[in-house]
This record gives sequence, C-alpha cells and structure tokens, in this order.
Amino acid sequence: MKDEYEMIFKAVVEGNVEGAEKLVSDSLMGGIMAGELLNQGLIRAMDEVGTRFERGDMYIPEMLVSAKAMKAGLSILRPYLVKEGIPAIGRVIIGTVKGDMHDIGKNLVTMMLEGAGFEVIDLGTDVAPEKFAEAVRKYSPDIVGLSALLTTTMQQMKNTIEAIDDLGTRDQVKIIIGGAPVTQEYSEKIGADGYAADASKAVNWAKAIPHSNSKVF
Ligand code: B12
Repeated sequence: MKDEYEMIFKAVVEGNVEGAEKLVSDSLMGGIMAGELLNQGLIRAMDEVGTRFERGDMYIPEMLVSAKAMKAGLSILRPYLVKEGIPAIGRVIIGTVKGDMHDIGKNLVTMMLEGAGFEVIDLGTDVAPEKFAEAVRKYSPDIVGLSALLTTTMQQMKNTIEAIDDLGTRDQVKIIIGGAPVTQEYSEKIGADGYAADASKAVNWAKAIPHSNSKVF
C-alpha cells in the first residue's frame, strides 16, 4: 500500500481536515489517480470510522470531524473523478421531513454515504412530501432517506412514502428511515424498506441493496 494512502487514511480517521485536503491535493499533483485515492484513502478511512463507531471506540463528535475531513478531501477529488469517469455506486435522495429542522444526524448520514461512494442529493430540512416525490421523479434515485427527530413529525414519513407511492414507480426505489424516535417496527408499519439506527448502519444497508442508477460523480 502506498504511503500516501496510509497518510490520507490516518488524516481522515483522526479528523485532520487540513491534512486530508493537502494530502489529497499533493497526491494528485504526484500523479496518483483520483479513483485510487478515493477507494484506498477516503472510503477505506470512513469504513474504519464506521467500524470503530460500531465497536464503541469512536463517538459522534469524532465521527463528525472525520466526515468533515473526508468531505474536504472529496471536494478536491471530485473534478478529477469526473475526468476519470469513476461512477458513484448509487444515487440517494435524503432530507428531514416536513416540520422538522433537525439536520445534524441527516448530515452525518449524508457524509458517510458520500464517503462510501454514493452520490447524495440533500433536500435539506422541513421537506414536504410533494417535494420528496418531485425529487424522486426528477432524479430516479436508488434510495430515499427520510430523517425525523420529533415524535410529532414522524407521521410525515408516512405521508412522504404515500406521495412517493403515488408516482407509480415505487418498485424502483428503496426507502430508509432514521432519527432518534424512529424504530424498525415503525418503518415496517409505514411501508418503508428499511431503518438504520445510525450513519454507519445506514451505509451498510445502502451498500447491501442493488443499485441501478450509478452515474459519474
Ligand atoms: C440539536 C437539537 C436541536 C437543534 C437542532 C439543530 C440542528 N441543526 O439539527 C435545535 C435547537 C434547533 C432543536 C430544536 C427543537 N428541538 Co431538538 N434536539 C436536539 C438534540 C439535543 C440533539 C439532536 C442531534 O443532533 N443528535 C445528534 C445526531 C448525530 O443524532 P441523530 O439526529 O439521532 O441522528 C442519528 C440517527 O438518529 C440516525 N439518523 C438520523 N437521521 C437519519 C436519516 C436516515 C435516512 C437514517 C438511515 C438514519 C438517520 O443516524 C444519525 C447519525 O448516527 C435532541 C436530543 C437528542 N438526544 O436527540 C433534541 C430533540 C430531538 N429536540 C426536541 C425538541 C422538542 C425540539 C423543539 C420542538 C424544541 C422547541 N420547543 O422549540 C425544536 C423543534 C424545531 C423543529 N421544528 O425541528 C426533542 C424531541 C422530543 C420528541 N420526542 O419529539 C429532543 C429529543 C429533546 C428532548 N429530549 O426533549 N433541537
């Protein structure tokens, strides 16, 4: 394994934002392919972050800084990935449901999915069911992720799924829900395809389903 990959891996796991950015930039200047830096450096590092989090060796604040470092590296890589034609492994639309402004968890899920190689379209917070449905029609994602942190806004997940059902293409998209008050049982009750308790489990779930809409970054 090249030293550069190890250094990028370490910078991301340790949450060294400037380091990750500079190392990725220097490695590109040194002629290393962007796709290799993505897979051997950034994605491998976020896999490690996910594993450490699941083991209880890493906590949310550290995970957020790692995700930030990964994002900084990815922003430098993105134009080169386009040039190399590296496909994203799938497309995800994500948002926090109507009436709900909480976005820290959703952003963490977004960053971890991006770190795992997904293209993520983030609709933001307070997203109405019709807006989710419109985005599904427009972008044909493999996955839709819904976040809710309030017991009062959980109902909007059901409304959103119904709005997506109404498009008539429900078999082409998988819907995963998450957020502190949400459970596996609730996900089954409202007709979602999955539930994940944290960002790392969300990535494992997303990786395990088939993706048809891979596209270049
Ligand atoms: C930070 C916070 C806020 C911030 C939000 C800032 C922001 N930009 O997000 C502010 C101050 C704005 C806020 C406002 C309010 N909040 Co608030 N807030 C919180 C707090 C303290 C932390 C939430 C958080 O960020 N956690 C950290 C993240 C990383 O965890 P997470 O969100 O759970 O996300 C993880 C998983 O759930 C999962 N996940 C999350 N989303 C998704 C999506 C998918 C697709 C998947 C697969 C997984 C997934 O993965 C994430 C990463 O591991 C919680 C308490 C708590 N412990 O949850 C209360 C809490 C959620 N808030 C609460 C309340 C009541 C409110 C207010 C109504 C308060 C008020 N009276 O104004 C308002 C509502 C505003 C609104 N309309 O949304 C209550 C909700 C009670 C309930 N049962 O409904 C809580 C539980 C506090 C409490 N104990 O009373 N809040």
